[in-house]
Amino acid sequence: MIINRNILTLDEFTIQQLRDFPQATGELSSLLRDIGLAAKRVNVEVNKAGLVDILGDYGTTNIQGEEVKKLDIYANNQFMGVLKHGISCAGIASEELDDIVVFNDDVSNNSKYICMFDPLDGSGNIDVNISIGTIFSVYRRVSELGKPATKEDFLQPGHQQVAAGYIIYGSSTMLVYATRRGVNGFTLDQSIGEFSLSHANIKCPPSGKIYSVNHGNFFQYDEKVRSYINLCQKKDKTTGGPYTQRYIGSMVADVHRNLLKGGIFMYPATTDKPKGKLRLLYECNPFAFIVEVAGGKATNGKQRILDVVPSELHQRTPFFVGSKDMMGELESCLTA
Ligand code: P6P
Repeated sequence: MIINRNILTLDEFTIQQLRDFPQATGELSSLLRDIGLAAKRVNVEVNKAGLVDILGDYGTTNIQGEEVKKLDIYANNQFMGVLKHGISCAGIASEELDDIVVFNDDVSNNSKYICMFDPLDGSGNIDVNISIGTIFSVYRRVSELGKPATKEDFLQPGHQQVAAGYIIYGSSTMLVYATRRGVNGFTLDQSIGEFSLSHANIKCPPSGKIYSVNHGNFFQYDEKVRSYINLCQKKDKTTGGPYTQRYIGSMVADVHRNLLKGGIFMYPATTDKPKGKLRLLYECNPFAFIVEVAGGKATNGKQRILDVVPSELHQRTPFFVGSKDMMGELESCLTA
């Protein structure tokens, strides 16, 4: 049997990373493998969503007041289940759950990580077959090992993240995750049912030609944000403008494309949503961590997102993330 040793699976990759750090306990590798397992299960349902009665609304609304799709709940339960029954996670927070869930058993209480996730971001696109995704964020606990996790474990600033990543259920299914050592992408190889390394050491191009924003909110944005959007549309030798506007309405898809090709994604504050729409803990912080490790930048328009000290689990924030040079152009407009 010929073994293609050139393409590492997610499990092989995380174990190899472990070999490079003999003092590591393997808990983070185990947690990432658990997330990969849940992602494969969610992928099966997402891929057949049109064929089974898993489409459509669940008839409830989540804490955000958004109608909950059946796949949202299924995805939430898959990620919560693997982490609860794993050996690496003391508790979770989820967009779909009002409060944290502390697993509070002997193994979990001795686990050193907690995990937060948006189980199915962009779920409004489920019924029309547009790419959707899962976003996750991992922190080392600050509470005492051996005891249940506490709310403080979940209200840490984003620069404390140990790992962050996302799964994009699109034309192919990819799992991308970052640690401080780098960002790596794994494409699901259906022939072996494994995520296999396809995008090693992802770097965000320092500049790009894509800007992503909901133009429908244009007149609700601050005038300085509007001035940057106008700059994106102008023919300008210094910026290389005009840029191309690409906005899918699914953050995972928009940020993934901009991460690989270069670009900027913006969800600014609006008059309707003065604190922004996107959630700090399980949407913005993970992407900010990933993009920064890849060489890009992420702010709330005033400060580095990863430096924001959270006060609430589901707090929202304005969000700007992308290529370093484009973020510099934005910041020049915001401080003009
Ligand atoms: P709007 C999806 O609901 C989401 O949370 C992100 O995935 C996406 O970027 C954003 O909201 C789209 O929001 O207001 O432009 O439709």
